[in-house]
Amino acid sequence: MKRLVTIQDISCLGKCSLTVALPIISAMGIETAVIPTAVLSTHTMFKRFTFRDLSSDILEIAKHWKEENINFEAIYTGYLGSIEQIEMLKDFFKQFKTDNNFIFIDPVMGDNGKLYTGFNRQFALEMKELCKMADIVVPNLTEASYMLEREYNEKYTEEEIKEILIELTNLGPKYAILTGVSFKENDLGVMAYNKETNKFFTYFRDKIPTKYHGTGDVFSSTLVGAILNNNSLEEALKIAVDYVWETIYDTYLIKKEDAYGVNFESKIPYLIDRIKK
Ligand code: PXL
Repeated sequence: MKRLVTIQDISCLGKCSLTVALPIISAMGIETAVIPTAVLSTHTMFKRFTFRDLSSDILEIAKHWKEENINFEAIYTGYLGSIEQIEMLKDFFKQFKTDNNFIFIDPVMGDNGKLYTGFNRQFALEMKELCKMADIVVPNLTEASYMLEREYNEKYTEEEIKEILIELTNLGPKYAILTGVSFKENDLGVMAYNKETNKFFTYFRDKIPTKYHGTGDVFSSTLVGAILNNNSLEEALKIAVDYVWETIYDTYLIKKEDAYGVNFESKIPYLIDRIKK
């Protein structure tokens, strides 16, 4: 069985980060080791959330794993709580990157043109440094804009998206994937770039008129799981976009927007079915 490690926080309630990554990637048949970077009562869209920093455990856990000769087929990072944690992850990557695995970074920092509570410009620039070590980066347009110090615009052309993708791969990664991309009013999806083949790839579904928290984490978890299930990047992107669409639609039938995340659980059979094909 392949083994991945994912490094991000546990938001105890609100269906994002580890409470999404662990069930989804496990359901896809991948052993999912974790390093929790912090424990929060909820994600940061709620008010008065608690935050227990677990930074001091990160390199201790790495040290123990090294002693046990542990290897990972993929290293997947999501929400990180501080610049100090970014520095620790650089160290972690140096210790655990091999010729046979890949680093997958979702630089979770913001959405809709704004950084989430607790982040600033400096954090974004440090995250950009971390992305230089990645094989695959998966920002949304807000996160890419902050890292590349580009103005964020609600409207953009296909040429501008291509430019951003090329700039992201110029940092180091072979693949850059921008999420939340739309070129037509009723479409929403992703655009990806493979710098080795110099090819772009897009995949869209019809836009469901709502917004839920945590869908970026559902997307990244599914994408990395699908890649580890030997799908091409294009096929893995389709699986991830389709699964996110299914989870949003299932949730939309019951409730309008909210911070409690999507019903990814009820669509796990759909995901497993897709993986088997
Ligand atoms: O879904 C991304 C995410 C993860 N973890 C925490 C968050 C967020 C987004 O707001 O606050 C703690």
